[in-house]
Amino acid sequence: MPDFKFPDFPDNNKSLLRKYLTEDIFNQLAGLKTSNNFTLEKAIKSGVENPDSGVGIYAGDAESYTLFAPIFDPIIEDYHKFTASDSHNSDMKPPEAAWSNPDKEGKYILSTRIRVGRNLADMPLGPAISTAQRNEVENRASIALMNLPDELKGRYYRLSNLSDEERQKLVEDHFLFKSGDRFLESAGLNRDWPEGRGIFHNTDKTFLVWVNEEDQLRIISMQMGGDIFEVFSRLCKAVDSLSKSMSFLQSKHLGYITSCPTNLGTAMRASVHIKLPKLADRQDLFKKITDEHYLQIRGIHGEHTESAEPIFDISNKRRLGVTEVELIRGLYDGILALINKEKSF
Ligand code: ADP
Ligand code: ILO
Repeated sequence: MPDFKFPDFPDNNKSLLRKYLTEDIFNQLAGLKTSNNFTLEKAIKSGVENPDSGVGIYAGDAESYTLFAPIFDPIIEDYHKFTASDSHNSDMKPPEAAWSNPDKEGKYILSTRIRVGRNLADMPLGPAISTAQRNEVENRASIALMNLPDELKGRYYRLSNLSDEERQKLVEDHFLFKSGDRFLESAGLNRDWPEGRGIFHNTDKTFLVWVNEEDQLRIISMQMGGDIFEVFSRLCKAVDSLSKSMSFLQSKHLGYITSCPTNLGTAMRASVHIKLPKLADRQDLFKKITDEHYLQIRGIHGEHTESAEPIFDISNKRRLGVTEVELIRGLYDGILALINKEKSF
């Protein structure tokens, strides 16, 4: 590790890593290694190499969050408003359908998607996993996915068996992850690509599972329109089914453990693609409402993309210290507020 020095962050680096990595913390952690040989150097490589990172750090295993706590804790607290003494609870029981669709007339919401990330209890996370372990995860996942009930039934496609055209079409239609993400590349998450990666989906593509991208499993429920309740109910059923045949990495304090600290806890991102042409021209108001409801605005081709049309991806920003049901409720209220404001112009 002789060349590993305190990073020389450029001024345009606005990441949480830069905000909290002091020379003291660096010196305290630089020589440490988890039992999977994960180091501070590997954890911060993505944030150092990509100055436009918002966060800039990844974990290689559950132990990373304790061994490197002096840097992870303040980042987790800043992002999730969750302190080292807080605890996390999960609630994946779908609530009443009464507040199922904030856009009953179907004028604003194009589609709804809810995903959760999961990693296996007996494996390191993606940044520290070996080739053989990653292939073992794929093998176990594809077996578990063969036994799903009813509308969840589908087929697993290995990424290496898809043609470029098939892969591209799935990405454009918002079903599949992109290849070559530079943030994941620096984090060591793209090693051996495309080996061990793949996608499962049912016939209607309303239930999908990504295997071995940023997390070992991304379990996804999605459909056209704004029926958040139906999308969430399908997700709960799928997670419940998969939990019977796979054991997921979790802790009392951090909930479900993921490679990126932004996903800890519920590991859930519930989003709508929504058309808001008037609010698009009032960024101040738009941002005020999303901030009040702890919502994040992304472009519609995924994180780090811009929206050319006035269609936005609006999702819950927090994932830790709040239950899944509370987050869904927050999304519902926030979307309703955005639609009401859009109608008021
Ligand atoms: P995540 O971290 O949730 O997987 P990304 O921002 O990388 O998020 O998005 C992954 C894919 O899911 C992208 O193709 C994106 O367009 C698609 N997506 C996200 N939300 C929706 C939605 N509400 N409707 C349709 N597609 C969506
Ligand atoms: N490392 C990237 C992404 C952070 C949050 N998003 C995801 C997909 N985990 C960054 O710091 O901007």
